[in-house]
Amino acid sequence: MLIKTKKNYQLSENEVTAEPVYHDRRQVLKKMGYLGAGTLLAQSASANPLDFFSNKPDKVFAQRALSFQPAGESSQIWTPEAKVTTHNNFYEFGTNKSDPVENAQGFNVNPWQLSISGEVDKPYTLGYDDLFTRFDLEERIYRLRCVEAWSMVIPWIGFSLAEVIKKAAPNSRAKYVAFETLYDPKQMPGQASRRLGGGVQYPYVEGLRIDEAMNPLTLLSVGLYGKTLPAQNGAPIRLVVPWKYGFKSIKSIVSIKLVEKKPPTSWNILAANEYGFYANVNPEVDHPRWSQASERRITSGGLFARNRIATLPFNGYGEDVADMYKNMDLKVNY
Ligand SMILES: Nc1nc2c(c(=O)[nH]1)N[C@H]1C(S)=C(S)[C@@H](COP(=O)(O)O)O[C@H]1N2
Ligand SMILES: [Mo]
Repeated sequence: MLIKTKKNYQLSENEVTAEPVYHDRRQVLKKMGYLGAGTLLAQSASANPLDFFSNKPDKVFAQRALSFQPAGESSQIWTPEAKVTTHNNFYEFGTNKSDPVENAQGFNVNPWQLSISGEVDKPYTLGYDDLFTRFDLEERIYRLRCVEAWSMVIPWIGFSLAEVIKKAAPNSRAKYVAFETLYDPKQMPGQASRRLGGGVQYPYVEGLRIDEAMNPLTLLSVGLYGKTLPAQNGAPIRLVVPWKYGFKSIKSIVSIKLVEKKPPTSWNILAANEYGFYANVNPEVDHPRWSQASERRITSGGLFARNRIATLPFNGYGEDVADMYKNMDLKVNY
């Protein structure tokens, strides 16, 4: 999708150089390392199966899919791919930052099933290929702020969660959205060992209020840096909620369920006094054990790079999201 109206959450010119635009769906999917059955069929069939689910088959559906040079002068220099994919929180594969990349390499994500169910008129299920072909893909460069006070700038590929939810036709009882990660202790060693899994109850679960879920910023990501998601980043599909602490951005999702009551969330179950349901990035509400006023931005710099920056309310996305919380005490609803 070619983004014409420039929004806050879309990158500004000085945030990126050289932006080749891809007009060919198959080209982009190939660049992402995705080559599903549909792509292969497309060589021989006259109709392009990848266009099958799209209303506008020839529209540009991803931009800036190839070149990822940071601008140099910008305060928003992208975190190098090598750091995005080796410094991870994915407790299903261990609690050390380097555990996921080491332990998730054999993670098998195809076939996959993601169900959209609950308080909806039209529940449906997406298979692996559907994740890449049913919705128009676009690139979004977002800041990711972990509750542990480090942050990255990551070029995601994906689509708005709102599109996925609308397709299921939610009913009037749909007040919240509950998400669930795959439960497969054979593949996820952290689910088989309390020590390795950090004491989290599995499957990992997360939740959003319906208005948060429908906000256009809320992304379902299937790729980063122009490729399909590495296992350690939540393949084949994960949530990205850029104005909330990273733990809300649940990985390797198998279930999206529209529900009436506020759903339980993993980190809140583990330590309710430290991790709330809302988890909006907020420099004025400290974690009980550390300050949230600043963060360490992970860049290409070495160990001594000056990369301590001030944390912004709603991670800098307030213009797009603050209204949703205008009647709430954010110190109580942390
Ligand atoms: N299923 C699952 N999702 C998860 C986590 C996890 O341990 N399990 N960790 C969360 C946390 S704390 C963060 S900061 C982000 C990290 O995403 P990244 O590794 O892609 O940077 O994933 C979130 N999603
Ligand atoms: Mo995190």
